[in-house]
Amino acid sequence: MNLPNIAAVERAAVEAVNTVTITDIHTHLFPPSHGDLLLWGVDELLTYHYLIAELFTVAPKGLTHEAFWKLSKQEQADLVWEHVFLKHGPISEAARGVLTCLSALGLDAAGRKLAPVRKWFAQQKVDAYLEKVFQIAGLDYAVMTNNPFAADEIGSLKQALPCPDRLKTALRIDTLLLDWPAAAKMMRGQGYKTAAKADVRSYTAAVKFLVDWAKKIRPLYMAASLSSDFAYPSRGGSTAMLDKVVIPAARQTGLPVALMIGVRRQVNPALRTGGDGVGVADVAAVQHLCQKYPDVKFLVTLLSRVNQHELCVLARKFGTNLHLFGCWWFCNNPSIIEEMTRMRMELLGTAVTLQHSDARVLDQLLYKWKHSRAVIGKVLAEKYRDLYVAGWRPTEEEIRRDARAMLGGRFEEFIKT
Ligand code: HDL
Ligand code: ZN
Repeated sequence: MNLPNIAAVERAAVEAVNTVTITDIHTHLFPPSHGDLLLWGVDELLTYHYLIAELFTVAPKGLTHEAFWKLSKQEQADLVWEHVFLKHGPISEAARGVLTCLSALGLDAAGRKLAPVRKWFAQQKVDAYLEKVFQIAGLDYAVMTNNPFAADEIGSLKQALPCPDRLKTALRIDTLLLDWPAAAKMMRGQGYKTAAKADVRSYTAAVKFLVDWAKKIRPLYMAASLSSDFAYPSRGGSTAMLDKVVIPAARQTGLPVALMIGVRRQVNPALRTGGDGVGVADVAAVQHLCQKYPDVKFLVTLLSRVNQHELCVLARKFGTNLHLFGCWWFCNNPSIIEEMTRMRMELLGTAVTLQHSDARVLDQLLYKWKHSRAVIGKVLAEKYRDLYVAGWRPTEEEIRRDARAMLGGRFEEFIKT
């Protein structure tokens, strides 16, 4: 439908982003059949590692990490609620997110009482609740992180337990790239001839391990999170693993390789999962991989805000085998999402997947997507306003087409074999 004026174009852009069905291409969710691996409910929301880190920026001096970790989940959540929400304004993105989740569920965030909220969650049945969250968040499906090197996951993964269509798999291979001895031991334990010191036979066995797991869980891609000092090529083990195992497996399976680069691992171990930091990565590592392997598809997101412009320029050079995604982790804040989204639209048009949630707790889909839709809609309206001023007359259908493209459509095209 033609749009009569500039205000209608801007409204159409905001509406398109607010209502488009989104594909969430990276999360840490699990099927309900995987039991406690799937985190959900208000106490899991409040003890998200982002909020535990924030607790220790405002907690009373007497609270030690050791004492905190000895508390029950509910006691930990109570402390976060008291110090991050009640004694200080919950203005951080992660804190505001909890409130957005509660409101999206029709719960009384303003009441500031956890008891009635906990009572409501206790009445939810997880399968129906998962479907409810996906419907409110407006997602078709979310991609999980499935790690065949994780002892607590293998059991469920091997059993091919029920998994709703709302969840798709991704094969997580950090251990293979970063810790060959541990990976080799885990693969030996699953019947693969992988020696502690990698040799040709081990590489062949490791490729078969990835190909076999790909056949078993049908992942959309292989993925690894890499530190900010990741280099390619390098004399380190990750180069050998990429060249001799991951790339051959990608070629055999047709799977893209997702690289999430820029973590400074465990800068404060006392925070456990929340102890990681961020560092500026070497974008040239991505360039060298794209140059050397033009037939392999790379999905890439970098953790440092500093890297984003250089990465956008690189993606212009490798349109066939490099696709950027998400405002990852410490970039998943409105101020940085806005800056990255504007930069990406200006440099890449619609050839990008603007966001993923990285949700670890099911309910987080509600806030991560509501918050991102607001920012992305604002930027898209601005871009379409600029087009109108330049003389272009977009239709409502074209605007909806472009919103979908940047929130799942281009990803699905990119991964298609
Ligand atoms: O490596 C990753 O996939 C990261 O997303 C980490 O899981 C990180 O702890 C996280 O949850 N970020 O949002
Ligand atoms: Zn993640």
